[in-house]
Amino acid sequence: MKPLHRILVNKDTSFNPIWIMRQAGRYLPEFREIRKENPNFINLCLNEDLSSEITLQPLRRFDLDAAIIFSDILMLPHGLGQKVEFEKNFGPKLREFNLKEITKIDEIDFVEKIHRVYKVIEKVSSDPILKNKNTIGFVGAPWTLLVYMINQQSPKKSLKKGFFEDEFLINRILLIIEKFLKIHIKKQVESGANIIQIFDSWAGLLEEKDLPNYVYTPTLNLVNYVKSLNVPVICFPREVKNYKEFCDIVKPDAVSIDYNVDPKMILKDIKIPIQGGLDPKILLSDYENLKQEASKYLDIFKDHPYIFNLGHGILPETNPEMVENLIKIVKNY
Ligand code: 1CP
Repeated sequence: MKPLHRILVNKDTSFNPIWIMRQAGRYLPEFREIRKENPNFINLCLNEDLSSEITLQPLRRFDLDAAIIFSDILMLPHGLGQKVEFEKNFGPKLREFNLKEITKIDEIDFVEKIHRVYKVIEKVSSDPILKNKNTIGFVGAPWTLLVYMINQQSPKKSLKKGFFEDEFLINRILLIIEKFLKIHIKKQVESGANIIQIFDSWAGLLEEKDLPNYVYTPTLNLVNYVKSLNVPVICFPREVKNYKEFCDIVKPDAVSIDYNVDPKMILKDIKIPIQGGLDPKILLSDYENLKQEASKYLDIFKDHPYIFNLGHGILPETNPEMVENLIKIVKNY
């Protein structure tokens, strides 16, 4: 059985597999080299040779237990015909949302636009380097995608004024997103993804009263869909106000926790396998501190099915040597 499946399916507590959110990316010089020559990020994601290579880059360097496909959650709006661009030092920029145009898109149009993502998964998952490792496919949660599609950029500072004004429209868009996310998930699984992670990076923007409509219900629908394909599903509802309630309602196979979550508290509250938690900034400190902080998570979760990971994506300024150190600490624990 593949390492993450031992945790997610068998609830094994005898070891801790490790992978790292954003492990394929900007902290690796070999990624930056490819990126420099490919200024259009979406085109890079749709280049099957380069994207497969980028997906495997961290596995060539480190003893990681899984590969995550090099792609982006914003391939969904791209597939729906909403233009997405990535601007240096700014992040994603999306064209204005147009309901009339989007309702014209069908499954065939959508798959045609992004089918190369599935080719990357086919290529990567059949590579011998992944023989005893997992291949993680992923999507953005409906709420987080809605945020980008309406806000047209990162909501880092705040949501657009009047974001919630037209509730009817918002709920219609959520249903469209859900429909195409299911297609995107199905195609990833058919191409070789054997785990799906759902990133809800902006779950923390919502007040508790809005969680059922925007987070719990649409995510539950997706989680049930992934389970129907017989593939384990991990949810990362970053900074959600109530992780316990999220897990009780949505019931993913594992929950990934952010670095503000108190691991001891969550251990008391949550029975399903847990992933992640370590603050990515710890990788910017020194070896001793890293060892102490990583061991804290390993100690707390020693009798609980636990996948080692960070509490959010690895920072671009991270020294790859510290990643090497972290993996050794986890493997030798
Ligand atoms: O290991 C990997 O890098 C896997 C591929 C991957 C994944 C899983 C990328 C490549 N992006 C993602 C997920 C993703 N994309 C999320 C969810 C996880 C998270 O919260 O970080 C989000 C919110 C995005 C949207 C996105 N794409 C952002 C965030 C902007 C914001 O609002 O803060 C950014 C900067 C991107 C671009 C991007 N995606 C991936 C990479 C390596 C990059 C950087 C591209 C570059 O500038 O070179």
